[in-house]
Amino acid sequence: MENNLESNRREFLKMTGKAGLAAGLSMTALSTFAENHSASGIISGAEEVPYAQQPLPYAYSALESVIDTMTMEIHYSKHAAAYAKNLAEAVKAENVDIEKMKLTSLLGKISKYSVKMRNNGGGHYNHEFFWKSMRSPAELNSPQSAIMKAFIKDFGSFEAFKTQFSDAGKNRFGSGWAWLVKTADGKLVVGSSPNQDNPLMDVSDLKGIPLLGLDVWEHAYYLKYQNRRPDYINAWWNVVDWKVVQQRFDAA
Ligand code: MN3
Repeated sequence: MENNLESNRREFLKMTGKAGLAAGLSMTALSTFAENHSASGIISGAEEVPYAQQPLPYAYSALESVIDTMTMEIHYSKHAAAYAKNLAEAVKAENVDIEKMKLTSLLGKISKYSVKMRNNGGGHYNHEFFWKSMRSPAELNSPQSAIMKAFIKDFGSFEAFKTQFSDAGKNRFGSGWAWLVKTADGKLVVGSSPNQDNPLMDVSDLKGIPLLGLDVWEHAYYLKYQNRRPDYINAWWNVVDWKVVQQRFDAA
């Protein structure tokens, strides 16, 4: 560790010259440099998300029977937009070279960054991932054979998986997310994370490649469901885009 840091320091000085140190570059800047140039921490197989907020892939009203238009509009244009904006600030303040470091890699070593980076990097990633996990109930689809086999192998049945996932969302105390992940040994596992943490983060108890995530913060459902989080979760199954989940499963 010492040696790595020392060689990174030397490489850094070679590139910046002594002016860098004279200008008071901190150890944080040194570590950021080292991290950006490190080959480790790459999370292969995880869906990548650009640092900037992307257009919502459907109209605010598209999922109306499950997620009302006003909730969708406030969720996307206020809550999620704020995570993206605050992430951009943190990235700038902490000298992350976003051309070189993908968001999944940043999340993989989030313990080395600020709480602001953790909350907003997670918040941004999770919401971009969440929007893409849903489609209008009019475009019905269901899990296809490859992932269906995995559900049966790892949970006993598709219904058993859904129950476990729903319970993870219902039992997450306070704000957080329910997740389906593929672990390093290829198993499907269900769990949850607090706040805006996610399974790509080195600080997360649940680790793996996210295949499906459900926002169980009150802002995601309160206008339509008030205190009835279980009703929101049960209805949400009708808008899951299984084609997308299958693609993530194949890529992971
Ligand atoms: Mn949310």
